[in-house]
Amino acid sequence: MPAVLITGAQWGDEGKGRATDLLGSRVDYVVKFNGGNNAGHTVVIGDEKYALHLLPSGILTPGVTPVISNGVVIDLEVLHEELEALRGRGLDVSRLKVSANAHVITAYHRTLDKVTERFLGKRQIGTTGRGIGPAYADKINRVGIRIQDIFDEGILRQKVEAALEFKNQVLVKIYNRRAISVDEVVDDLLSYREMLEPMVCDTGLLLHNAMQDDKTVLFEAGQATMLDIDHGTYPFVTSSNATAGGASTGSGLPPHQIDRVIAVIKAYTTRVGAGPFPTELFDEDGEYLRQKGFEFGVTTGRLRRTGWYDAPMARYAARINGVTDFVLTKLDVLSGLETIPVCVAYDVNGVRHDEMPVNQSDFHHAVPIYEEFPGWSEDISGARTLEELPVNAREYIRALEGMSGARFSAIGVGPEREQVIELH
Ligand code: 2SA
Ligand code: GDP
Ligand code: MG
Repeated sequence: MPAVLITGAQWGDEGKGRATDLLGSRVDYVVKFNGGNNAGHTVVIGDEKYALHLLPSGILTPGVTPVISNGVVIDLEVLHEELEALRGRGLDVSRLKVSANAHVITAYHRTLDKVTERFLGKRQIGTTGRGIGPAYADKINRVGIRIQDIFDEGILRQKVEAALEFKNQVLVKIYNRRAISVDEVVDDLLSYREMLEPMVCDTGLLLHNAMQDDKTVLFEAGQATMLDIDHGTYPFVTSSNATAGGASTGSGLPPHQIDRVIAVIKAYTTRVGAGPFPTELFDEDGEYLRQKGFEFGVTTGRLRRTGWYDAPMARYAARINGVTDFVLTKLDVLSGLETIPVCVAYDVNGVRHDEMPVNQSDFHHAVPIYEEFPGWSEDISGARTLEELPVNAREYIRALEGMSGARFSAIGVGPEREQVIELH
């Protein structure tokens, strides 16, 4: 099992943190390769619940080296806070490695994220407000600040000056905000130098050497396929590549070295923020899923929108990521429903689409074509084998697997570490 990737098949919050944790003791490195502290992974270990935003879930497993690679945007204040919080709970966080090439999120990125959203009004994306989009925009515009710049004050100052020159004009003249001071930003970034010193390295080389030594590397995506900047429901997406390809550019490990791609998928669908969502529910079933599945954002506490399982979306995720296995989560949340509809195709203006339409307006107008499955009423959280599940739950799993484009290797029946049925 040399290099494995875990991503989400839907719009995030499928339970990736939990799936990573499942493999945790069998891996040597856990790499976060995209996004930043917009992510929210919940991992439950015994009586302890951990909500991680920036740090890879591997930080919770003794012996694992957690890595934040070049594709990530890092808010250093958040990095400091998360590390301190885990240290305070008795965890050893000294193994963390951070790429010298990763970009930083500064105060001006957070400010720009918030004012841009406010300015967009009804057209807003519903971002997490963490400065993710503006930090990636600077990276692509070649005015970003990288972790390595913090170790050269002269270069850092020049780069911050260049980045702020235009931004301050926009902030003052368009958004009516005060200008941001170069000194304040530089001093803030320099204050993290000591913390960073022991962690910063060439993480691409670190991972290359790990592969040479036959170590197991696990890539953990932030967000998910449908939030990917290239393959998601643009512009209602995040600003990075959460799909499998992003792990190569975001880490420096070539694509052919990733041999297992696991997509985590919920037994229903959720979404946070704006954008199209064909199977969305606005009735009591939707509320049932939200309450029973505890569908509230880990980062912002926002309500998650809820809907039925979307099989064309699963097939799309299987194709874009080259999924070898799906981990189906939250099957237990469906217990108690009389019937469970599953979207098998879309109707777009009277034409049946078995695949995700490429045209965004078609996806906005897509009406799900449902197949209904009989539900079950039993509590399934104690099941550890397929045989222990009610026959209707087994039928539901078999039907989903048949239409999703890859095998199911594990089924989540509760949030806790051991509440899982492992199949492969
Ligand atoms: P951003 O902040 O620029 O990445 O926002 C752009 C879109 O991406 C969505 N997004 C997310 N969707 C689900 N979960 C996310 N993380 C948190 C969690 C969410 C939370 O895991 O619970 O706590 O609110 C996440 N991060 C970004 C976002 O909603 C926008 O649609
Ligand atoms: P991530 O962003 O993909 O890591 O997912 P989140 O942590 O944001 O959201 C997933 C939530 O579902 C967390 O609260 C998990 O504890 C919980 N969870 C994961 N798997 C299961 C499951 O099989 N059943 C139930 N009931 N909860 C689960
Ligand atoms: Mg999440």
